[in-house]
Amino acid sequence: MVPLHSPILKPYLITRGLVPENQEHPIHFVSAAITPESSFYLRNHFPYPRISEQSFVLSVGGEVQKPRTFQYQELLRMPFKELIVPLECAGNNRGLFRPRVFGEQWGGGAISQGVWRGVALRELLRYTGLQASAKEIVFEGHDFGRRPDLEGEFVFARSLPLEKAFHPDTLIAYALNGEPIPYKHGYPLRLIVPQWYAMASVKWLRSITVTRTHFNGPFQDIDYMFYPEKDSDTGKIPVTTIQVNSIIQQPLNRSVLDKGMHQIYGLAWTGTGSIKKVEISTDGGGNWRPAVVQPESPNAYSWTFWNYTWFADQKGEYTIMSRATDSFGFVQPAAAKWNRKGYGYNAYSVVHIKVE
Ligand SMILES: Nc1nc2c(c(=O)[nH]1)N[C@H]1C(S)=C(S)[C@@H](COP(=O)(O)O)O[C@H]1N2
Ligand SMILES: [Mo]
Repeated sequence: MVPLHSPILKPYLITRGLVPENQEHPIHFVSAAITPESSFYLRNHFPYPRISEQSFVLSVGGEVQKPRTFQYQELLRMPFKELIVPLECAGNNRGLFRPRVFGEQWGGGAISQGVWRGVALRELLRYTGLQASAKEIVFEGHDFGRRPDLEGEFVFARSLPLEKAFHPDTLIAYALNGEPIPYKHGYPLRLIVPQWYAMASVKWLRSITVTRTHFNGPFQDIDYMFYPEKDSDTGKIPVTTIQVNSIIQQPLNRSVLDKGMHQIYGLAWTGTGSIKKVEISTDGGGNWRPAVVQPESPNAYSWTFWNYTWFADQKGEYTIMSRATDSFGFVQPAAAKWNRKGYGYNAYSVVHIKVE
């Protein structure tokens, strides 16, 4: 048998759709902190926009003192930051919700991590100033198209509250992993919002508009809302910060293992704070033991690798689970909080295996 990690078996993206293109990262086979472009997940609402001269001009307006445009070349010359930031789609693992929900049936690979370089948004806003009336900041992409639920065409647009927009690590990014941002990931400019689910990180950034009222575009107030009820919008709340989560990368679900020693390993991450603990159960959640968690990374946002040595000395079927706890004391729940659009799945990671 060819071992799983043989270099001749090269994992590739897992295709969920092609127009618009939605593809998963082969997350079970990742051992590096930085996802290369070739396996970085892709999530798009519309066909890819065309790149033109306009793509290299970013306008900043609305409730500002001095509206202005920034040229791409100008941004490249400004003071920059470089941060390792994971992007996790709010729909990551949507396919695991029961009852099932509509939407892309993502597995666990709608997450990737890269080194993003760019200018802090608040640096740009220093040039324009804000009016006292400023309430939110709206970011528009160059991509647009129709939605099944509404008449007309829409651009992909999202807003941030001022507090998040002014976070020192909210970036207007122009490079991923040391290269210009790849076309499919937002070339030439994209917003990067650390700690939030990735819908906030608007690609192909075209304009920044400071508003005096709440922005209610469909990607703000219809999508990316938690709807706790199946048949009504009662209790809806916006999707923002990434919730504590983990994944068992290996062994794969439905693996057959030999009796003996095995490494159970994977990743854990959270939006704010850091991963403090990962626990493993090999008996379906009855008993939990701590995994070895990689020492805290100096990079605040990065995911964390963990592993657990397991002596499988009895033949049989096993349900293995992982659960992470973060520095705010948030713990993954046994069951994810069901919501109609299937966002924020973060229940224990579970694999069923057999020892022979
Ligand atoms: N302009 C634009 N930005 C966007 C999107 C989009 O469709 N258009 N999708 C968002 C969502 S839902 C996710 S999960 C991430 C995906 O980023 P990636 O394709 O670079 O992995 O981009 C976000 N930014
Ligand atoms: Mo997403």
